[in-house]
Amino acid sequence: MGKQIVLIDSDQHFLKLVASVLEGRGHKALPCSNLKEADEKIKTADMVIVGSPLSEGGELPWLLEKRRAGMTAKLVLVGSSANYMEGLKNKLTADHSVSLSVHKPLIPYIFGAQVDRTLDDDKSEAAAQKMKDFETMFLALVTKYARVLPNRIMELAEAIQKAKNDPSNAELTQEVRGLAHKIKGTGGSLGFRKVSELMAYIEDAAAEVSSKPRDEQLIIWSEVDRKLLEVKEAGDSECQEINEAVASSGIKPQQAVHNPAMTRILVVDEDRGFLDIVSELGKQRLVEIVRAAGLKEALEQAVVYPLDAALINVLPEKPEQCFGLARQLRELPGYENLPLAFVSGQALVKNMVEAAHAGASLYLDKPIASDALEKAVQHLVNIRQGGRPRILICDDDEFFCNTVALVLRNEGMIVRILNDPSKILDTMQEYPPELLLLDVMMPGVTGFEVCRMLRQIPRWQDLPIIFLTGQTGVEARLEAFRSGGDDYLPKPVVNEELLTRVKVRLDRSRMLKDRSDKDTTTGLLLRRAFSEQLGAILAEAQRLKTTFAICLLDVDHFKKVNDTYGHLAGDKVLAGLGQLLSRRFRVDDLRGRWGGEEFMLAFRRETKATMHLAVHRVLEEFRQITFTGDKGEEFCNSFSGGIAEYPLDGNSVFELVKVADARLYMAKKRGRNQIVIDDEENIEEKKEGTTEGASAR
Ligand code: GH3
Ligand code: MG
Ligand code: MG
Repeated sequence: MGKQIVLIDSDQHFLKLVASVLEGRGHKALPCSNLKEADEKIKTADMVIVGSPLSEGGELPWLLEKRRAGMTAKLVLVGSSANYMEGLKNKLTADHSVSLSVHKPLIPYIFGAQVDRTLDDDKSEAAAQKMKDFETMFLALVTKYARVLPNRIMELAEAIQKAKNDPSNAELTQEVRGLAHKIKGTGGSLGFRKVSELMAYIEDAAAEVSSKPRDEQLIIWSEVDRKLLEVKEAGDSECQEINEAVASSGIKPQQAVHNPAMTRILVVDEDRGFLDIVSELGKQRLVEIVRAAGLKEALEQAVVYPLDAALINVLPEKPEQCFGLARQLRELPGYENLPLAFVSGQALVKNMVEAAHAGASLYLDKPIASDALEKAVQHLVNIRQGGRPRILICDDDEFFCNTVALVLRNEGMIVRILNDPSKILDTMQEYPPELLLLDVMMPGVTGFEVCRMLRQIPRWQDLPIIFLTGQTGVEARLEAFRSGGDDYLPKPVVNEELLTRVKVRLDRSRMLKDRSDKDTTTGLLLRRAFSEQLGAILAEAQRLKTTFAICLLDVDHFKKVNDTYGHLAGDKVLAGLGQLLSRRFRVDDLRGRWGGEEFMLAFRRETKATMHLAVHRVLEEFRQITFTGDKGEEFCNSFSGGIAEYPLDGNSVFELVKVADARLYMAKKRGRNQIVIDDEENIEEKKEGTTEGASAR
C-alpha cells in the first residue's frame, strides 16, 4: 500500500533522489524545500522525512510544535553527517518521537528499505535481522563495485581513444557503446547516479556518431571527452560517498551472513556432531544448512528464513514428536509443499510408514554415508516445486547479474547466473527456470536471437522471458516482443520495478499452468497432466532400474451419495478426498483426478506393499470424515483401490493402469472399502497390514 510521505530538505538533488526512491516503492512523495511549504501537506501524511539542518534552520522546534498540535505521522530525520547526528541527539526530546534517524550520504536502495520497514511497523527481531542481512549483502556488492569502477572507466576511456582514432571502424564505436551501456546499467542500479547519467550520454553519443559527417563527429567526440572527465570526477566522489556511508553504517560488508543466495535446508538433531557433519557437507555443495537442536528452535528458524527442505532426525524415544514437527512445519504458510527427509538410527518399518504419512520424501539410516547424504540433499532440492521460484539471469555483466540476483534472492527466489549465452541450453536443461531475465547486448549473440531460438523449442515456448535492456527506443521495444519476449525492463534497473514485473509474470504463468493442469473441485492434477508426469516417472524408473507403484481409487457408492444427499454434497466429498490426498504423502508423489469419482496416485521408488500401507491409512482417515448433505444430514464414506507395481505388474503405463483397474474392480466385488494389491489366486497368502517389502525404498 502506497503511503503519503512529505520530504523536507533545502537540497533539490536530495529531494529528487529520495522522491524517486519512494515513488519507485509505490509511495506518494511530496517534496518541500522549506517548512512553510510543508505546513499543509503534513496534515495528511503518513510519514515526514526531514533533512537537518535546513538552511533556514528551526526544524526541531517546528516539529515539536506540530507534534503538540497532534501530528501523528512517523518521523524520519536525515542528518547532514554522522557527527552532526551525534550532536543532534542531545537536542531531540522524546516528544519528537523519531522513528528512524539516519545521515547523509544515503544509499538510496537501503534507505528505501528502511523507510518501508519503519512504515511496516514490523518490530520483530526476525524482520530486523533480515533487513540487516540484506543491507550487509547490498553494501558488500556496492563496495566491491566501487573498487572496480575506476578500472571500468579507464577501459572506457581507452576504447573511446581507439574509436576516435579510427572513425571508419564501426566495431570500435560499438565497443564504446557497449562499455558505457554496462556501466550505466550496473552503476545506476547500485546507486552511482551521476556516473550512470553521464554514461547514458556517452552511450547515446556513440550510437549516433557513425552516421554523422566527419566534422560533426569531431564535435561529438570532444563532448564525449569532456563528459569522460566529469565521469572520473563523479566516480571518485560517488565512490568516496559510498565508502563513507559503508564505514559509518557500522556494517562490515565482508562478514559472513545468512546468505539468501543458497538453497537452505533445515537440519534438526540434538546431536551437534551430526549437525557439524551436515553443515560441512552443505559448504561443499553450496547449500546453506540451518541448524536446530530442538523442535521449538526448528519452528523458529522456519519462520525467520525461507526454507527449501528439512531433514529431521527421528529420536528413538520420541518419534511421534518428530513426525509432529514435520506436520507443524507443513502447516506454516508457504510450507505446504516443503520437502522432508527423516534420519533414524533404526529402520523401523512402522516409522517409515509414519514418515511417509507425514510427508517425508526420503528416509535415511544413520550413520549416513556422505554420498547418501549428498544425494539426499540434491534430491530434496530438486523436488521443491511450486515453492520458491527459480530464475535464470543471462547477462554478460557479472556485477549487473549479482545486483539483480541479490534483489531477487532477498525476496526468497532461487537465482542462477549465466554470463555466457552460448551455454544457455545446457544450463536450462540442468536448471529449468520458471522465468528468464535476458540481456540484449551480449558478446557474439543478441538476446533477441537467444529468445527466438528458445521459442522454437516446445519446452520453452511458455517460459516467461523478460529482456533487460538499456535500449529503450521504439525499435528495440518492438524487437523485444517480435522475438517472443514477454516484457522488457530498462537498464539501469529500478529494483522495485524489477521485483514487481518478475512477480507479476511468475504469478501469471503459475496461475495459467495450474489452470490448465489442475482440476478445480479437487485441486489435483487432471488426467492429461497426470499422465504426462506418470510417463516421466516410468522413464526415470526404467533408466535407474527402480520401482514405482500406482493406485487407482474410486469412491464407494458415489451415485447413492448424489442421489441421497445431493450433487453438491457429492462434490464436497470429492473436494475432501482431494484435499486429504494432497496433504498426505510426499511432495514428489503424484495425485490426480482420473475422472468422475476416480483418483490416481503414483509413488516413485516404492513397492506396492508400502503404497498399500500409506493409502490404507488415508482410507482410515477418510472414513472418519463426516460430510453434510444438502439438508444438513450427516454421512460418512469410503473408497476402494487397486494397486500395481512397475515392473512386476507391467512394463508400460497402459499395462499398469489395466492391472490397477482390474484390482479396483476386485476390491469393489469383495465388498468395497478396501485396497487390493494382488490378483485373485495369491490373495489368500497376504494379509492386510503385512509389512513384507515395506523396507525397500
Ligand atoms: P461403486 O461403489 O461401484 O463405485 O458405485 P458408484 O455409485 O460410486 O459408481 P458409479 O460409477 O455407478 O457412479 C459414479 C457417479 O459419480 C455417477 C456420476 O453421476 C457421479 N459423478 C461423476 N463426477 C461427479 C462430480 O464431479 N460431482 C458429483 N457430484 N458427482 C459426480
Ligand atoms: Mg464409485
Ligand atoms: Mg466410478
